[in-house]
Amino acid sequence: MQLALPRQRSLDLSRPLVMGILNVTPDSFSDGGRYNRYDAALRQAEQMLADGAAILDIGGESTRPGAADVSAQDELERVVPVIEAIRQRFDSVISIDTSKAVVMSAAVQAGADIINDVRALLEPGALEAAVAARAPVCLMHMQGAPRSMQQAPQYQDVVAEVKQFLLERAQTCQQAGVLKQNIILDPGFGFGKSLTHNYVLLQQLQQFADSGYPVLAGMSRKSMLGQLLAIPVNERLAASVACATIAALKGARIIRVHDVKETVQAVRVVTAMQYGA
Ligand code: PT1
Repeated sequence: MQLALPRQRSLDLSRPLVMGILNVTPDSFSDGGRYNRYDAALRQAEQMLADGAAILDIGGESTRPGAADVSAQDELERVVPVIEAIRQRFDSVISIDTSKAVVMSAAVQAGADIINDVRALLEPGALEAAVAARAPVCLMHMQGAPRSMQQAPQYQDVVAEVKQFLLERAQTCQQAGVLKQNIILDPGFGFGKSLTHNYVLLQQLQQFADSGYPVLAGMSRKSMLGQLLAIPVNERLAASVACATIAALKGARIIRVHDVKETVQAVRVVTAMQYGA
């Protein structure tokens, strides 16, 4: 399993890798203005790379439950300078967490390698932009939209429905010109799912891995931990690492997390058990 990145690079996914989350949204750093945000993002990028992150996922739109939409211009102003600066300073794989075609194009132009879209390239022009960028894409499942997705999530069979959606989107992307080897699937933990839906998806994650596409899993600090354990977001490290460990055991190849150092240690233990120390 190997992603073909733009600019003649590749990324080996034969073993699980850790993706560090780099939010460049106003709420992620108690806002000290634009330069502060940029400076904090660069420091955080450097730390996550030192801690063993293989990919940095840069996002300028919050998609957590209840979040409002952002304009393309705001998103561009947040992410493009950060991508350029990281590309200039570090030799790392960069992913852009966006659903907007213009942001995808500008981000890849600025040095991003992977397009991570929680709306699975369904927004206008997104599929065309991803094809033109010749970048790998992560297709995620979401029921509803961030603002209201947690109000009443409903499925007959959550695993079958999420899998069917992702495989159909993968087919559509391949027909449009995305390389099969460049498609990553993500069940979308917390995106229009009840607590039970999330844990059923985690239990059955191997089914997604068995599709032959690499799987990305993002559970770090999410409500599926907070609700289960009745703990605030700043106390979810151990539970997040447990989720990452389970995901790696069930075949996920990219684990998207805030706490890179601890997750890299856990994933290395899984890898040593599976492939030898
Ligand atoms: C994800 C993901 C993402 N999650 C991918 N991209 C977020 N590919 C942003 C909660 O329940 O899982 N996969 N980009 C963050 N979104 C959420 C959703 C954050 C739910 C928090 C929750 O607390």
